[in-house]
Amino acid sequence: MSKEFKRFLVTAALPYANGPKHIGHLAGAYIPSDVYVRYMRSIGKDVVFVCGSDEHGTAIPNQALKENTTPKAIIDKYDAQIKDCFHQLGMSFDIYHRTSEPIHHETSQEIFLNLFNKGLLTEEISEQYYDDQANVFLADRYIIGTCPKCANPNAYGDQCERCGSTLSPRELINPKSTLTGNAPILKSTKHWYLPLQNYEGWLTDWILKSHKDDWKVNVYGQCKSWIDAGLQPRAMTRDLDWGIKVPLPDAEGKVLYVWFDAPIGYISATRALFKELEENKLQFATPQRDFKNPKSNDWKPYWQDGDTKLIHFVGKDNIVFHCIIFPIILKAAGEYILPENVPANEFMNLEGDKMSTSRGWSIEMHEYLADFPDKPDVLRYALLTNLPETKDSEFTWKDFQAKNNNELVAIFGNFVNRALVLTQKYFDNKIPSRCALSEIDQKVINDMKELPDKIGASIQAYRFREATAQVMDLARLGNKYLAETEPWKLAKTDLEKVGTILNISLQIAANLSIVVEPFLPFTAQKLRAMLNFQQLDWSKAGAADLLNAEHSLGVASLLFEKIEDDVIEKQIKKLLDSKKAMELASQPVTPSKAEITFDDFSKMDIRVGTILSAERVEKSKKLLKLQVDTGIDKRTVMSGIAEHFSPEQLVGKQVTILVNLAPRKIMGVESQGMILMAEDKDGKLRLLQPNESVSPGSTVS
Ligand code: B3M
Ligand code: ZN
Repeated sequence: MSKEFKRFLVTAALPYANGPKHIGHLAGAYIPSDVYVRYMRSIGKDVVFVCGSDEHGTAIPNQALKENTTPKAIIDKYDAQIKDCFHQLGMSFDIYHRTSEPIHHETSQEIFLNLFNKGLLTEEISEQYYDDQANVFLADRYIIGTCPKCANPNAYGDQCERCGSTLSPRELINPKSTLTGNAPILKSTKHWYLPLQNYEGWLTDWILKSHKDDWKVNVYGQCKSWIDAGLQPRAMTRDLDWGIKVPLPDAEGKVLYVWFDAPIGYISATRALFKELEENKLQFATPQRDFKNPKSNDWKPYWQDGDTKLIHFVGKDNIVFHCIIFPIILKAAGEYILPENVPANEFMNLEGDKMSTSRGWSIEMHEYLADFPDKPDVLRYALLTNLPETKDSEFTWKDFQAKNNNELVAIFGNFVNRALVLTQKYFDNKIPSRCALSEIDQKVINDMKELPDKIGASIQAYRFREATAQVMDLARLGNKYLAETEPWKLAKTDLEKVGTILNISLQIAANLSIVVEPFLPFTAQKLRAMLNFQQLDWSKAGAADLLNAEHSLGVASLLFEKIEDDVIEKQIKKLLDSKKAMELASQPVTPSKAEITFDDFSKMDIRVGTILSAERVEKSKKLLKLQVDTGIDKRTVMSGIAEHFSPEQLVGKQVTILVNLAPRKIMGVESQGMILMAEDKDGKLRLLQPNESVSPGSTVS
């Protein structure tokens, strides 16, 4: 028996504002949550949908170091970027908040103090690694050393990426701080812990007994293995100068653990939503519904009334935080409801490899949108049909193209377009009336009637792939109906029959505009404009009389357009290039050579010369024979650059040349000097040229 809830609070994981987010994130938490919420709204439910940027944790100052800027500049930059992408992709949050907002700091400190005052946190002093030179305690990720299990010399303090073992910093052999390269020292520090083990019995009842059947297998399984392994006290504070201050007198330099404050961000976002609604200054783009005289206290029932269904949409790496740690915090704080479900997805891989921004193997949201600004729905569709709902899935550009060309264009778009164009042609763009129905007409009407409920049931069971396929089934139904009845052939003989077929087809199109809205909201809007049909009420879907005879249609245009091979090839190349660039950037530079004196240096006579001619050398792949005007003379230089430059590319170029190198014979030719080159990490050579042209013979010093 499932309970009827009065209202719904839906959360989507708060993305770290430490960098761009990729389409794997969209597939994990965002697109599914948006489909769910749009559907719930369209069946008239009271839903609040919150998200926002997660702006604390070591990831933020870490990125600031990399970009040579401040943590504040980092969060401002990526919060704005992520928010904008979500907006362009149709994410229909009621609010997109930020954990750097004062209201979030207050809410988190309140909840921390609530637990502290009730004696539910334990204080422990422990020894932690400290970087004496940088004057900071080191987060696990900032310590590298040799893995005790597999001897990988670059294991992190929390994990060895070679053998996959979970580690603690103290297990590393020869630990080093990544900040200074020094060996860290141990220093004592006090922290406040949440004794998770005290909640084991309660968690067992709540998850293992009550949610065995309604939580997804992957989610339930992860929770079970955590609980079975035995829970440990977990520190809720950190030594860091970026984050929310621990609100206690003896906590100088300490902030709340990011996984303590981030999920509380859902509560602060809800508070901020109603506060801003009351004050009439909601910042985030779209007011999604009419909240009818909202008051700032209205956030409370969404978090504190047992008639609210709380649902967290997250990716699989966030499961334990949303199913175990945050619920314990809520339970300990009292007064709060617990999540009814956490329909987490697994990961989406990309072209055969794990998606990763830092390895350059990803499709970032902002890059997709820059390349395909008018195709947010195509991405939504390609992701929805391929969601990692029960196991990891894979995105490929070829599949993206196929989904667009063979399904969106060939089925959905084609059906709608044929129905509209024929109505324009034969019925002056007005819905024709229906006459006697044949068996095939009746069947199509019956089949259509069943689909909206099926789609709704799949959505409510968090089976979004299945739901998407069912929406496409409706388009397929229409397409097949037109193919079988062939109204274009009947026009000359039986216009009445044509009218009946088009009437039914347009009813299907109107139904499509309702049921596709949660999935492809931009397409739905466009389709509604073309049908001149604004109603968006799921309870009417399935009916064969959404559009009355004589109703005038809007202007028809194509819903989707074909994506050509060269567009896809370009994307694949871009992916390979960015991976290569990241690999190069992460390779170490050549170590520096032994010191020399100034005299050593000044023995070299380096000049700028101009290449007069260049030719290949027979039987050599590498050599070019160059004539160079050195200003002093014109001479021959044999240079091993034939694989990097064609002779034509070089003639007329200025180069730097070492002119007093002792001549030597190469392939029977005397080479008098050496052209200087910059060699990149991948061995690619580039000329060293003055930034403006100078006269040959100019000295270099
Ligand atoms: N920022 C981690 C992530 O984006 C984290 C989620 C917080 S949800 C409260 O995967
Ligand atoms: Zn290892």
